[in-house]
Amino acid sequence: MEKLSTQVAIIGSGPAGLLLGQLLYKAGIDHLIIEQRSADYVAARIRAGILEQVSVDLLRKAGVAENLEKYGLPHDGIEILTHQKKHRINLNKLTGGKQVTVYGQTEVTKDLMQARESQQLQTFYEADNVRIHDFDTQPYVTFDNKRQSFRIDCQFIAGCDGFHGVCRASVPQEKIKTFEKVYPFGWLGVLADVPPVSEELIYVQSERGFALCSMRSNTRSRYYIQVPITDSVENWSDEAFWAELKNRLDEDSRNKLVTGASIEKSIAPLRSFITEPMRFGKLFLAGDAAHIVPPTGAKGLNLAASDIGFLAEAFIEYFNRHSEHGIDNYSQKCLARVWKAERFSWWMTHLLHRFDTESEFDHRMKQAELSYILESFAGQSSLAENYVGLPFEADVKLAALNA
Ligand code: FAS
Ligand code: PHB
Repeated sequence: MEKLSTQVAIIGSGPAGLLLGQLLYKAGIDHLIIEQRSADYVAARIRAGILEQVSVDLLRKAGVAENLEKYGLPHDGIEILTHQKKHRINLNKLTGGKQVTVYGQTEVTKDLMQARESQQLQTFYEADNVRIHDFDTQPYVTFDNKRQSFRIDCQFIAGCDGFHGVCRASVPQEKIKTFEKVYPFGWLGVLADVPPVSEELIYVQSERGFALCSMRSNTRSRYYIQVPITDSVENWSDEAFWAELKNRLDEDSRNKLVTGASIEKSIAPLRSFITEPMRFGKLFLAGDAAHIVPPTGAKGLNLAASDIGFLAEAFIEYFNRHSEHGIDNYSQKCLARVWKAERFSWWMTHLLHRFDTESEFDHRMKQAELSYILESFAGQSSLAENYVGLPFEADVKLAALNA
């Protein structure tokens, strides 16, 4: 068995693990990443598409924002289509100048992986039998890689290994509490090299179900339609997908839609999931390892980034300023933000998706709520400030209200 030691062992090289690695490198903190999949597999994964300003700022701080600055598409608004009518939510005006950036998670991952490689930072890809040990006292990680067994002694373990990872699963049941809601539908997503139907995203609420018109660039589009959780991608030819998407659009969008061959097609299940706490001794969970949101609010990737912002700062305080304040407050700071994003993602999902089991009264309540939101400045402001990403501190103007 080969023995190595480091300050922080990062499990998982998705956006959370890679961003943490990059921020620790910038702060001169020794670390390594252990990933079960191959580098090609990680780089090819297609997932999120929207970055909050918080995430853009962190990627800039990590020194990996060159492509993002060049190819990212800043967006000042989104559209909500209901009853064949589009309503623009002016994110920029409603939030005092904030915006989101369209830039695929695939590209974020590649930018971080390229930086890591050029900096010759250690990543063990295709690691098997990854196990974490003694994370309450003197933590270490064991795994097999290229027919060699490894033991990594470390001061902290960062569990960035996603929803199905080993880290959260290694915490004794009596020390962890989880909250979960599984939705009775999924998102059938298609990626195609066709121009987007609209300059901004269109969130569709229709009697046939939810749809989303998104993009990766001005020549590559990302579309989703709600399908039953029992559905399978084999049931959907490209033609069937485009026909159903058109059925859910308004006439103008239907006529503008450019269809084409899918380069990726998959069904993602929707769930809300939260772990409390997010710290267990010397083990810190971040990103999907700790929480999952339905993608309706475009929060998954952005929550992973804000967790990492807090965790990197905590490790920097510990190693470079000899303070335990950050690590002691990590879980509470993350969860304060996670729960609000969970609520917004659940609310957007509830409002825009078709639920076959809801009563006629509940359906009419949802219609009334959506009408109120679309016709109310306060309602649209609330949607907008959640969509662009809530500030890390409470709104100072609020305090002035009751001064
Ligand atoms: P990730 O799951 O991305 O990365 C975890 C990494 O850990 C993976 O590379 C995995 O291989 C590795 N790993 C797992 N077990 C391991 C082990 N035992 N040992 C070592 N490594 C291990 N979010 C949005 O905002 N919008 C979207 O449209 C959207 N679509 C999504 C579609 C799908 C199918 C999925 C699954 C998620 C989607 N998300 C979306 C959420 C997604 O973007 C996540 O929030 C984001 O990937 C979180 O990043 P990480 O926390 O790094 O987790
Ligand atoms: C995407 O482009 O993949 C995307 C955009 C917004 C969402 C979810 C997914 O809310």
